[in-house]
Amino acid sequence: IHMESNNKSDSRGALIVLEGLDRCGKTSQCSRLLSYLEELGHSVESWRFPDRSTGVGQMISSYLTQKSQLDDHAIHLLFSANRWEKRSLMESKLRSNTTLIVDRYSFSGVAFSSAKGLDLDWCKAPEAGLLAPDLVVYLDISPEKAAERGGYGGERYEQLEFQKKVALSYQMLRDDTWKVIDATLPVEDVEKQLRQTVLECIQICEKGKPISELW
Ligand code: DGP
Ligand code: NA
Ligand code: NA
Repeated sequence: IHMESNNKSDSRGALIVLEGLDRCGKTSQCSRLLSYLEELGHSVESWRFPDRSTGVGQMISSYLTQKSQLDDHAIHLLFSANRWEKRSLMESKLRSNTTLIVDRYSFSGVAFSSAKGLDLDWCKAPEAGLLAPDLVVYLDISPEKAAERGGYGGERYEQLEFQKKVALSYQMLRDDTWKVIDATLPVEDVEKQLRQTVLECIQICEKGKPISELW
């Protein structure tokens, strides 16, 4: 019997995205997850957006560190372009069975720009056609708690009043497919929940779940 969905060549890596406010613990959870999956023998890479290493990324970095000023729409499109310039590499990694753990993606793009008052649909438009994540994990923390953690690095968006608006934007974007984890739990508990949901997602992708696009 020919079973298309069990065909080994359909197997692919999973696109896993972590989202949340600044200081929610995303970055350290991404690196813990990477080590865990590597130890299990998975082919896996850790990515982040913005990717500050490209030309576009350097413009973004200079904006975030307040070295340059840009119109809100212009910086929005640069963040989006920074994801577009990685799209084909992302797709080839997934097709060659590499799982990608991505620290921020299009949801950050929409949440941060709409928090400035830009129209939600306008914010979503340039993200259309990027690869859709197989799993979005939201590390949930209140803006007040996140601010208490300290270590706001002084970048442009790292201010309590703005983070409150970002939190509201994320609430609007969130749907039932997102896995929401309480980011105020001990690190090990967050990690445990994350591992379980990610392993389930990887299994589904290994069975040949088709790649799809936003939105
Ligand atoms: P990070 O490197 O994860 O700390 O991100 C840098 C800052 O940029 C952080 O405050 C979140 C914000 N950010 C990330 N992606 C986007 C995006 O696509 N659009 C906007 N406007 N902000 C973003
Ligand atoms: Na940050
Ligand atoms: Na970004």
